[in-house]
Amino acid sequence: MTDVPVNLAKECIVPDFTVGSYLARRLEQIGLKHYFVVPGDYNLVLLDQLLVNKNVEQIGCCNELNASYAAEAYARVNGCGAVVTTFNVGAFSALNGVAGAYAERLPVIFVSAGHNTNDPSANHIIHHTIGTHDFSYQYEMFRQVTCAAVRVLHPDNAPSMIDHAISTALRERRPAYIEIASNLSNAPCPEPAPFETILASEDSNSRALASAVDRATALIAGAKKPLLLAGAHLRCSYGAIDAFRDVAEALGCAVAVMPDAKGFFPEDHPQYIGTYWGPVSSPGCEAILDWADVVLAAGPVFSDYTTAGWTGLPPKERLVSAEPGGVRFPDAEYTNVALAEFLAGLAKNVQANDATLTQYHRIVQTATADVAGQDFESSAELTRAELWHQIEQDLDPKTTLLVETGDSWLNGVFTRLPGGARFEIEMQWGSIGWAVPASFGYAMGLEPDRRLVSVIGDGSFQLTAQEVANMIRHGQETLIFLVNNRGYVVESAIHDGPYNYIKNWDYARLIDAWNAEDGNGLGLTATTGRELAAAISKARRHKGGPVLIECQIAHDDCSPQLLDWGAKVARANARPHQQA
Ligand code: TPU
Repeated sequence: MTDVPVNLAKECIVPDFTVGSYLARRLEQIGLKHYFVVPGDYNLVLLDQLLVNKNVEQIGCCNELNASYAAEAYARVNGCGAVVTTFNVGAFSALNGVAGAYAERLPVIFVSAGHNTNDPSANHIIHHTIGTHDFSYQYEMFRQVTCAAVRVLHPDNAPSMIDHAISTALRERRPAYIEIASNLSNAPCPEPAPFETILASEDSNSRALASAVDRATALIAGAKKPLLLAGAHLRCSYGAIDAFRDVAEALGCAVAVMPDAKGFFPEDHPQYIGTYWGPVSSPGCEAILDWADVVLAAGPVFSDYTTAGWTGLPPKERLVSAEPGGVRFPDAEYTNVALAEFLAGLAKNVQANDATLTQYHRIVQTATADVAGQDFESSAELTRAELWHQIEQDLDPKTTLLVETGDSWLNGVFTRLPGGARFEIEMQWGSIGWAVPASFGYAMGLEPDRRLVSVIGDGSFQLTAQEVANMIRHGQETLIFLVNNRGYVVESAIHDGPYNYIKNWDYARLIDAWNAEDGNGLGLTATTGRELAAAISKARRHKGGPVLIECQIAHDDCSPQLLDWGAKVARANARPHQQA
């Protein structure tokens, strides 16, 4: 049948790849330069196999929760991220961060080692598990917080399963789960097919797209006062952020952003009017939105938080909601319409109408005097207003401002970003402890000419503080403003009680402990405006490691918006039970 010598034929079919190196190649192909790991005996061979690929770097984290937050934030800056843990004890810690990536619509490839394939038939009880003969509960749990979940229990299934998980995650902008049995990572595996073959597009149904664009165009043409609202799910459709801007410029109307979409429309743009957040909106923003007769919201997420306890919801009869999978009109809904394509179509069709922008300028007094921060030389006690004034002054077009859950959300949302600056917030999941490891992961994916400034409350910091050590290890030059207001102020605003007051730490001096013998982090403390200004200037000059500035302010010195928002969220939480 063939003249090929038996030896050569055999050589030709021996694959160069293993299950683990196949996965590594796919991670490289989806654009990862780093992935986050914690080792454990079930995944050590897998980690070795991943290391074979020198184009993606393995980054150790202090624990799996931190690794999952790091991967989530890496996905924010890089488009996707990945995290590798051991079975059960590692994976369960990562569950919070993976669920967060689901809520925040970020593609994170979560990889867990699994048991040895022979264990179920041997009826073994194995370590790191709950000690039963059920080997599938981890997979069942992660199925709830991922868009695709696969268990590689035979090497032949690895390519199709890995490809399915990865392509689904990229398409849906959500995490995927890949479990690889502990004895299969080094099993031979075919070479990955060209990467393009696994990428599914998010194209619209062309008739649905055309009809939705026509309907929206007609609705806007018939409106006297249209307004645009940017939402967080603009992130979910490649090209949607740019297409949204094109619609805005074609229409010339006022453009507001939701709090969780801050940064998706440039704040130095002449059409930008601020944040729409119901009664805690930027000045004039709520009034203009209420005045508008059509609100085109692109990728909005209306939750109790983003609507300030359901008090800031645009009325349905005036709302066109363009979402990642379709467009909802007051009287019709079109599915199978990709958000970016819809916006691009609309940008070509809409007629200019600047009524809402003109009216906004009439009602808002620009150039209001800033009440805070007049005095960088102040030796008076540091206040929240002074702190945020100085943070705002420190931002430049190359900065990303990342804010943790807490009053930092409220202050951050109302901080003016220079053009080019970015903003990161985790408002849907809102898990305290996110910001330290997220800053670590984000900085790992950051372009070298950009910088990261993170603002983190003392309460949140205490959950995951140790990941600062890895910022030091990798010489990241992140600037952390640690807001020490002695407790959980956001919780106090919603509902106060003794549980909102925590043990104080000497935050600045922690940096010395983490520096140990070779680190170059810098810890500083500011108790006055003058000390803060000096610390920021010192931080700007510091190289080769992060700077943490502990900013001490009074516990009850919170943003005015927090008081209002907190009261409204509390009221929403406390609605009495309705009998059916
Ligand atoms: O500025 P401030 O004091 O509001 O921020 P800090 O100090 O970071 O306090 C945050 C307090 C807080 C809690 C306790 N915010 N949300 N929570 C509830 C909560 C508990 N556990 C997790 C993992 N996430 C949460 N959001």
